[in-house]
Order: sequence, then C-alpha cells, then structure tokens
Amino acid sequence: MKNIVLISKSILLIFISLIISSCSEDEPAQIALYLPVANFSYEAFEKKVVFTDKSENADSYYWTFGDGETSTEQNPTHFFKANKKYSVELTIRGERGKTSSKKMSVDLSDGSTTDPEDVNITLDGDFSDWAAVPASMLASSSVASYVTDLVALKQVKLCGNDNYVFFYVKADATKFNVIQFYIDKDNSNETGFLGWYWTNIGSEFLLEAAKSDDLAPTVFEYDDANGKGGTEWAWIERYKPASKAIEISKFVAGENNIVEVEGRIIRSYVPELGRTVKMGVSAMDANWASSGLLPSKLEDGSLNNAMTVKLP
Ligand SMILES: [Ca+2]
Ligand SMILES: [Ca+2]
Repeated sequence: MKNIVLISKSILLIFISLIISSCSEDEPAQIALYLPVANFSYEAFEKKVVFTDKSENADSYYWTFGDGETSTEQNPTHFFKANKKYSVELTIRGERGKTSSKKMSVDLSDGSTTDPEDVNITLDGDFSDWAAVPASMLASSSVASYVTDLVALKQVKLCGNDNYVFFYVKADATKFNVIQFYIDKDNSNETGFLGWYWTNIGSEFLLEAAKSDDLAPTVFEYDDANGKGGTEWAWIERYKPASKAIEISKFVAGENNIVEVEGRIIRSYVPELGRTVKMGVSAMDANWASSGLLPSKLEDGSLNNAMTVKLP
C-alpha cells in the first residue's frame, strides 16, 4: 500500500514538473508565434471593392476606407463614391491587445474595372444579351452614312470577360465573306504592325475568318523582329486554319441580305491581352476585294481611330 502511495506521489511530482517545464519553455515561443500581422488584398469592380483579409493571428478588425467610413468585418465589401485613389488601412488586434496595421492604396481612378461575371454573351443568335453589357465595357461602331464603297460591315460590337472577347457583327451577306479582327493587345503603336486602315493601332494579332468556313479562323501574329511598328512586317501563321480560336452562333438572316452573328474569340489564343486593347474590323467579299471597314474612314477619306475595348 505504502509503495503504491509513494509511486503515485512520485508520478504526480514528475507530472507537475513536466507541466512547469513545458510552460516555461513554450511561453516565449507562443508570444512570437501569435503576434498579429496585418495584411489584405482587394478586388475592384467599378466602385465596389471586395477586401480579403490575409492577416495572421487577428482577433478583431478595424478598417478605415479613406472616405470617412469604417468597418469591423473581417472581409468587408465597400462601395466607394468616386473614381479616385483611396488610402485604405486595416488595423488588427491580436492576443494581449497587440496591434498591427497595413495601409494600401486602392486606385479606382481609371474606372474601367467591372465584375467579369457581369459581361457574358450567350452564342444563341438572340442578340438581346448585348443590351446588358455595361456601357463602360462595350465598344461599338456602325458604318458611317457617307461611306459608299466599304459598306459590307454595318455594325460591330465588342466586349470581353476573363475568358473571351465577344463580338457581334451585322453585315451585308452579298458583300461579306472574310472578316478580319486586328488586335493591338498592348494599346500601343510602338509595338506591332501599323495597319492600313486605322491611325492608332499597332496590331500584334490578326484573326482572319471566312463566313463560308463558319468563321473558323486563321490566326496571324505580327513579327516585330524587323523594327517597331513600321512597314517592315511579316505575319506569322501561328495556328493552322480551322483552329478553335473563334466560336460563333448561327447566322441570323434578316431583310435586305442582312445577316447577324455573335461569337467569341478565346483569349488563350491571344495571350497577354492588356486591360485596354485596340481593335479594328475589316471585311472582304468572295473575291477577296475589300468590302467593309469599321470604324469607317473619316468623311475626308483619312483614317479613323480603331475601337478601344476594355477587358477585365
Ligand atoms: Ca446571345
Ligand atoms: Ca501594339
């Protein structure tokens, strides 16, 4: 009996000393381990900004958005009133009242961001979904009333989301077979081919597609090796014909030989597209004679600007 008591006492002593030693060893390490470190990221959709907390060891959150508003949520969504720069600060409080702050500049001044999910076009030959594209994300061009020769293309609309650049084309079926999409992917004349058709476009890509081939395109890439945007140029055939770079709806026939079609260029075929790109669209007839141009030339015959397309 005595032996058992002795043994259990000594076990208890060992146990207590273990606890004491473990406390004294772990405590400094715990303080280092649980220091709060504030951090966050954000995504802007127009003036709506979604903040995501990336802090470590936070018990509470305090956001100041730089517009007088505050929040104590962990992941707040905030609606700003103006397209300008805001200084946003997150202060977190961790164990024992220790705090940490992170300040970040949220720049809404270009106003071009939008929720990529807001822009989507279904390729069903029903063109009413184009009316839902936010005006800031829609590029549109119609043939000018004074144009008499290049009239095959009546109207083109362009918009895009993370995966696609969507297009709508209204054309005269008797004058339109080949369509060409010139793409200035970095919105700069310093790079790419300076085309014949528009003043402000240095194209890195040309997608050329024939209506008789359901717009299965050939994709050409500009070779900039011979100089910057000059006349020394070469188009490299990047993908063979009938590639899948373009998908389309059916052609919808209307009155007076008008056809309408909607489609999408798959962005992975045109890598490194910036958020602002320039695009121009031209058409050729069945004999490969130029028959359409959007945007049209100016009334005095000089070149017009290409379309500016905003992408997420
Ligand atoms: Ca549609
Ligand atoms: Ca360029």
